[in-house]
Amino acid sequence: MNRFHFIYPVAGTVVLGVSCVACQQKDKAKKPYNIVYIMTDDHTAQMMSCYDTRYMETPNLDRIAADGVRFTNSFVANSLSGPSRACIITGKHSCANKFYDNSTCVFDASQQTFPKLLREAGYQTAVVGKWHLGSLPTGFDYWEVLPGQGDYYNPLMITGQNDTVPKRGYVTDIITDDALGWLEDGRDKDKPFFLMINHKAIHRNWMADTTDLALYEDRTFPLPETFYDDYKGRTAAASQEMSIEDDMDLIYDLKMLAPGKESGLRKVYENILGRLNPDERRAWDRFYGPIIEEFYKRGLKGKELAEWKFQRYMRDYMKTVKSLDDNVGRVLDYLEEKDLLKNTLVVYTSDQGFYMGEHGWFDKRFMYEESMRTPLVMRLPDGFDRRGDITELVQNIDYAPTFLELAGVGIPDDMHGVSLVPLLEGKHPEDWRTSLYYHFYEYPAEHMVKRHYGIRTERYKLIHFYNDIDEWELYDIQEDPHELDNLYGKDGYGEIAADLKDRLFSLQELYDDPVRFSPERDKE
Ligand code: SGN
Ligand code: CA
Repeated sequence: MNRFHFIYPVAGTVVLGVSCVACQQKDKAKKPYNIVYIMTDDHTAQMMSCYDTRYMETPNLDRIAADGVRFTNSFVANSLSGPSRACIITGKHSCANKFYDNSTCVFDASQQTFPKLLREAGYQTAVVGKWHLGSLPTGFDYWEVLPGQGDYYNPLMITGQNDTVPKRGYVTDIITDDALGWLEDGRDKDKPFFLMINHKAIHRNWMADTTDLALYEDRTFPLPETFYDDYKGRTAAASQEMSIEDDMDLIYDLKMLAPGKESGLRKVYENILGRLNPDERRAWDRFYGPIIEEFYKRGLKGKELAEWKFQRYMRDYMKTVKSLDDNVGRVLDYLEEKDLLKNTLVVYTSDQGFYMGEHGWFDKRFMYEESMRTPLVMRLPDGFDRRGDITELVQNIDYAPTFLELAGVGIPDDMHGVSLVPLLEGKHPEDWRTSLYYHFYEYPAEHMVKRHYGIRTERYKLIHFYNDIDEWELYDIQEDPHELDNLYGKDGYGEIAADLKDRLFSLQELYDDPVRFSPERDKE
């Protein structure tokens, strides 16, 4: 049997498909489409009302989905900021773009990226906000980026002239102002544009705008079903350091700073608090002061403390999302006011998903659903009538070919991703991919999630944790959506595991991943 029978499509097919679709689109549009790509950091679909109504309202993000499409099976290739961003701009898995992890890699900025290709094709290109690739942006007419993770308050930004300049205010507002400033005054209005708005929010330690501090305080959230997971049968899940109960810092993450109280990240928190101006600091202390007093008075322990931490985490996270949602609204309003919406694709996504207490965790990294998934909604330009849900398996390596096709630019053969344009046109290609490849490398490192790779199909997930461990996990996502029951090695699952291994190995060969398993040695 052909090893690649399940993989859609081989690169050549994509390129052939592209040109004719691009021609059709050119006929529909007066000039090539603009693209506004908005990406947050660590914003998970559970905290977006168009995906999940349990927690918070995100009316502006929902506007994007309501006027377009919501991808219900959207995933990343490596659930960590820098690697995810490298996959996005190259359209390639980490093994090909060589940006494996945040801690040891610097992105080779001389390699092919889609912004460079768009720019060569006559697009005006810009990026503002979080970049996080070690090297500076290339392929952009305009850029202004945060150094590293950046700060929530009064952040520094590196400009295209390579100056580091101090900004005043709250980072989500600043990034939006900067993006709108470029749209209004910075670009050549005779050319189509690609604008990447990369927010720092909703990254740890979830510092809200002072104007949003009072929100959600009257709400108590139900604990996720898996909050007290015992990790039985899952060695790698048991050894992480991302537990709300054990690893979430009371002072840095939950802001419980008080005289005489120590924590591992107290100094880091004091430093970032030092960035607030006197008015911001007063508002901060006025809000957190009574909560801190009450917290230390209660002397919570054990489960009570874990659940208190969860509630505070949820509230701080939501407040940070609120500002993001408001600012996305500003961008949509601007595009509408300037009559740009009809010719512009607006994309909203995140660099990965996140745990909101599922399995007892915060953070990401694992190939499990909450962090391998990422929200993806798109508002479509005129001529694209597709609305509602797109259920096909898509991955962040697909954005590059999608934008290139939309711009009428050929998709290079060496990109791993597949253009989503046929899906946006309402097609359901029969030979669409039926599996996704994933590889996470950052270990040993913060949060101590072991290295692993795996395959996800519509129904199953097979994961191999390797390096200082050699453990396989198999889940039937349909029957066990929380991935609690590791079926690997269990009676009745031998054939399924063997088939998935065969398919996983084929993907490792297809993407030429040098870190792969040996099918002979690892026979089920
Ligand atoms: C920081 C955070 C981690 C987080 C990484 C990666 N620690 O190091 O909790 O996992 O970023 O996040 S902190 O003490 O600095 O907040 S990523 O989204 O940028 O990949
Ligand atoms: Ca992130």
